Amino acid sequence: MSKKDRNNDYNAEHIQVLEGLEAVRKRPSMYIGSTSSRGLHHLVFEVVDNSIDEVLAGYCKQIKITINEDNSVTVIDDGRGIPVENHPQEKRPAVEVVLTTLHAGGKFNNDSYKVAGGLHGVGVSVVNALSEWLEVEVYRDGKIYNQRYQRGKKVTKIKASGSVNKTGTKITFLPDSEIFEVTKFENEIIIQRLRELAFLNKGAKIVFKDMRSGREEKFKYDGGILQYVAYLNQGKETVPKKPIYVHKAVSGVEVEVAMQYHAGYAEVIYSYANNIHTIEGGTHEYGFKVMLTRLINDFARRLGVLKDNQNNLSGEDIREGLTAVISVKLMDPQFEGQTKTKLGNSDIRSIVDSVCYESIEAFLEQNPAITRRIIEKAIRASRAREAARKARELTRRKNALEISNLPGKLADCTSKDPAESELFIVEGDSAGGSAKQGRDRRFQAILPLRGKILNVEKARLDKILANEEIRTLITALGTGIESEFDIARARYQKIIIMTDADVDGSHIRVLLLTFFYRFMHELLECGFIYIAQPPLYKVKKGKREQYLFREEELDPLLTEWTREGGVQIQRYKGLGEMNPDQLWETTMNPESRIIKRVELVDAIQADNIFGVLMGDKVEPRRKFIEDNARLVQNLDI
Ligand code: 0RA
Repeated sequence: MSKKDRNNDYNAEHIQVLEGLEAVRKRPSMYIGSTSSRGLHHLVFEVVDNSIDEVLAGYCKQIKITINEDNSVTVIDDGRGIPVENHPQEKRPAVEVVLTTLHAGGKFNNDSYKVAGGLHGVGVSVVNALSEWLEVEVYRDGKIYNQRYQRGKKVTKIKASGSVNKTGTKITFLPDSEIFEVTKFENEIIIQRLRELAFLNKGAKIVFKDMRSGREEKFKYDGGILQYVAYLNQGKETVPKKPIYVHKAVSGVEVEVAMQYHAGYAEVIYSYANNIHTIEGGTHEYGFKVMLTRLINDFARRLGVLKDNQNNLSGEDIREGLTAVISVKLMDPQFEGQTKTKLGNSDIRSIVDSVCYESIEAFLEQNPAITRRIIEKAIRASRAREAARKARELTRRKNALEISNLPGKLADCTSKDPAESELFIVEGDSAGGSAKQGRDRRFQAILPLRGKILNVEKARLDKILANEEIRTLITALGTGIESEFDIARARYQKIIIMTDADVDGSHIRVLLLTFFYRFMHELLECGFIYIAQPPLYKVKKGKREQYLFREEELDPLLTEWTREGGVQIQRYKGLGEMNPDQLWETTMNPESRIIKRVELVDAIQADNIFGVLMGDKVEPRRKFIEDNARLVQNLDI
């Protein structure tokens, strides 16, 4: 290669394309988004998606995903099996083409709905390229075929052996530690997606097994997204008791919708196109919303609840307290938007609209009592929204002179630079006092909260805004809330929740997180929310002392220290038991403290958790508070 060529980017690119999977290894993020934990899990989803395509094509009933002890992953399905016969153009086994050619999958079976472009759908060849090794086993034509690859290159020829009377594909791969920063799979991330896929593909059986821990989960929902909505609304009072469910195929498009109201106020609508979560919505979601607004208004007028001289109920009011899942399956989905999660196919809007209008209209006609309750709920929402608008205007006017209006309880920091400013939200006035004395006032502000804040999951916006603790919090943060929220006005970029390490403390933490989740969502998205980790114990021996932050640390330390005699243990029940210096040293000093950033691993999971936790039914909540560790596991990384 000439020197000129080596410096020529275009040529370099060109060669990489020819080299095929080498390009994937050079720039993995281009194909799987990142090489962090997210990218790692993407590998599993990519293989599973291929099996799901077999489900969509109607040939596969069961998928089994196993995390093996060596952290490799096996995905087995009972689909048709990847073809092994020679590919007509490529003149080598089709399975080789599938595993070594980018986007090869789509070239083969375009006889069914399929994930096209966008998020997944890069092909199993990408998984192959990014695996230290990959083994494929195909059951087809009564035989078993095996082949092995290393870093995307085949190391054995496809070989037939034995005989079987089943069909399917088994792929096992070990992610390449040269590529991934993290190589440890996390159950929770995989399980969430598998559950979602099982809801979205009714009747498919999806089995998960983690050989490292022995944990096994089985998902199979014959009710599909009807059960998904029931799951999202679990623990809540609902109307109707069983979700309304629509399922119809029109002009080659499969439309599935489930919806149910609950006694709360949050609107939760999840939409999917070919199993991809369309976070940015799109034509299917839009069609559903427009349909519902028209349908409910039509009924409200028909029943005379809305008079001729009254305005229509707004879509927002009609969707208050609604949980809905919309899933469409279509031939050639177009994904648009910033994150390619917005369905663009324009014909879908009217298809969803007409299919849903007819079915839901029929349901409402047969269930007049339910219809009345839905309309009445929308009317109450409309009145409350008006009241909230007035309340908000009031807070806005009060906030007009922002700084001078900062709440008296807030001990602000001297810095005005949000990037370096921290706000500690502290449980109780006494701990608040210690924190005020112990802090570094240049960049640390303290806001003590008295007792518990209002449970926002059970209250409407007007009531929430009337709550003193919440108003104080909103003013201190400076961002405004909901539609008026503006992250650029955040006065602190670290907001640290500091509560006692007991049940009350975790309850307050959940209440605060629920509030942020529902009304200041971006704070969570931007990673501004943290949880302080105060120590559980102080262990002292002579002049030596050590703080312990985890229960498991106690025994080993005691074993080590008691050999030398006389050890004192102090168990901290609350923040208030520490003096200002200790609080600074253990929990607030950036040099020595531990704080956990709250990350939304999965918004749906979080939504469900918050719903269960803060919803109407007491039992699930009590259960949660008893094993609170689960939430923290799901929210923190
Ligand atoms: C190409 C063509 C066909 C199936 C597949 C690929 C296929 C790929 C994977 C990956 C995991 N499981 C899979 N199952 C099938 C169509 C086969 C035919 O027409 O018989």
